[in-house]
Amino acid sequence: MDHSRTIVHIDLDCFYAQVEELKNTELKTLPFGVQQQNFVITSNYIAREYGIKKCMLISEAKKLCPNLILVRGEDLHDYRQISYKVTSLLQKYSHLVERLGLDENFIDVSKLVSERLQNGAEISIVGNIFGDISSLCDCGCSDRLKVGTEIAQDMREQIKNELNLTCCAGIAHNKLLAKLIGSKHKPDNQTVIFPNSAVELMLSLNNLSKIPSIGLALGKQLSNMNIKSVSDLQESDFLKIKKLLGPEKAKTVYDLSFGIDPSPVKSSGKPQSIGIEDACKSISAEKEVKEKLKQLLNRLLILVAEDGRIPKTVKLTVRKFDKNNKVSTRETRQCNINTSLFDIKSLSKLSESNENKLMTTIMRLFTKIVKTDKPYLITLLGLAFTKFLEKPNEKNSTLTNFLIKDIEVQSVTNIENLTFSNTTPDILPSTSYVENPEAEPEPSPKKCKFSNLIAKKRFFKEQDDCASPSKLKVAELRLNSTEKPTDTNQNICCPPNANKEVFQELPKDIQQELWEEYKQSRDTDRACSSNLKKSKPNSILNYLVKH
Ligand code: TTP
Ligand code: MG
Repeated sequence: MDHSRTIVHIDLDCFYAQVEELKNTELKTLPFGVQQQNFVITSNYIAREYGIKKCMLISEAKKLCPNLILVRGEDLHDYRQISYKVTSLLQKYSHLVERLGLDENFIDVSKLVSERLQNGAEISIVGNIFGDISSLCDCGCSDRLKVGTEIAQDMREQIKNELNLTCCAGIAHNKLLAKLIGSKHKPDNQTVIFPNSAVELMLSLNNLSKIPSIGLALGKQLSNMNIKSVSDLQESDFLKIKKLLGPEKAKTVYDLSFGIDPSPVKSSGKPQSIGIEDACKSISAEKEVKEKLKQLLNRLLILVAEDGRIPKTVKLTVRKFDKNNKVSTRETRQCNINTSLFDIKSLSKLSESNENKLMTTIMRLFTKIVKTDKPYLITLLGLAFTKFLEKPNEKNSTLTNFLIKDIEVQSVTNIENLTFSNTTPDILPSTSYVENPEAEPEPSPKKCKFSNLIAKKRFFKEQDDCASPSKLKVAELRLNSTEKPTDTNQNICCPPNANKEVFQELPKDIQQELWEEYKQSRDTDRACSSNLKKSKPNSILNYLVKH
């Protein structure tokens, strides 16, 4: 059995409640809960003493604790921001940090453990221990996990000192055990489990649904086979499970029941979208909507600056209240934006004209969602950026920067065509979207083959940014073009109105096409200076004009 890894699982205590306490310290000594719709989604530990549980109806919670204070928790902005601060703090201990929801992180600290062991420092166990430790495994995992407890303690202390938050930690040789064991002693505590106690821990779970990877559907499938508890699963006929779930899934599920989990800690990287929402008292005038959205945009830009990537797509969320039917619906629309609106040196601030441009785009999205010539009632507005470009490295090739910028300029023409939307009645859980029939993304305008090619290269670069090793890298693009064109080489020259430096970095076939294009336009119009104006609107020559 492989016990080589050391994994720490960190789960923040009553997370949303702690964030609210940071904003209003008076809450610290009072029983209070965070409310979303009619539910208390979490509460501080004082409230929990009254029997208040997560996802309890407000009415029920109030019966248990009439003095319960409720704080609205629909705006996730602060929770998200603090959540990322925790993750970045943990990333100092290992590059392998995997986020799970907003308040949990797995950290594979194996490397740090072996470094600390090599230093030969004395080892001690910090915190609680699960199970019997009289006969521990002798593969070395015991020492590694002990060091893991020291690291977990360091992490928790740092989170407390720097962010003023308490959390629980679980330490184990795999993710499953680390997550399960961390919740054994709550709040503000930590627990370690050694491999010899894995089965004991699994058997202590009173329900299969306590195993994180076993969701409702799988639980039902197993229950239909009369497998209801962990011991049922351990003792079940593997061949039968295999028949039901297929060999791979069956093995995974079967292994989990014994506490075996080889799944790696996957580095989470940056969020896929950055957004904020604000529930507002009913807004019914366009001017107010614009004002609110402007405020949201300014707050959002601060988050974008912290993130460091350049937004490519903006998404607007609107919750409308239908007075007649007494239902709220949420609808979203998004479209591409021009990345050159942003100043990469100062992402948090747009110039006045660029802010106006972006606001015009956002308001255009708004009028697609809301028919402004009829009365309306808006109860929530949200803005998000959903696609990003990595900030170009200052030392990156000029070609890459140049092309990225210019292709984005072209994509401005796509704004109208690239809107997507989702509508969801607000009473539904936010995951169950009702497709808006009008929401089909319309095809983007056909691009000329040069821009297609370059867009493809850029696309691959983005994929590369997302750590996809199989894709064409920008480095390859540059490698391909190391053979510089010469006048004698196939008689290709850099057109006089193009940027020579950039031209030289292009692949030869594109250079040739460019040159041909230039020659053609030169032949039809002898005046060299007017070549550019006469070239086709989508011509790559447009991209290569010296600025
Ligand atoms: P949890 O970690 O489940 O709960 P918690 O951190 O509040 O409490 P604990 O001390 O037991 O870890 O969830 C993290 C946050 O996610 C929680 O603070 C509020 C939010 N949340 C929801 O939005 N919906 C839900 O259904 C639950 C359970 C939590
Ligand atoms: Mg938590």
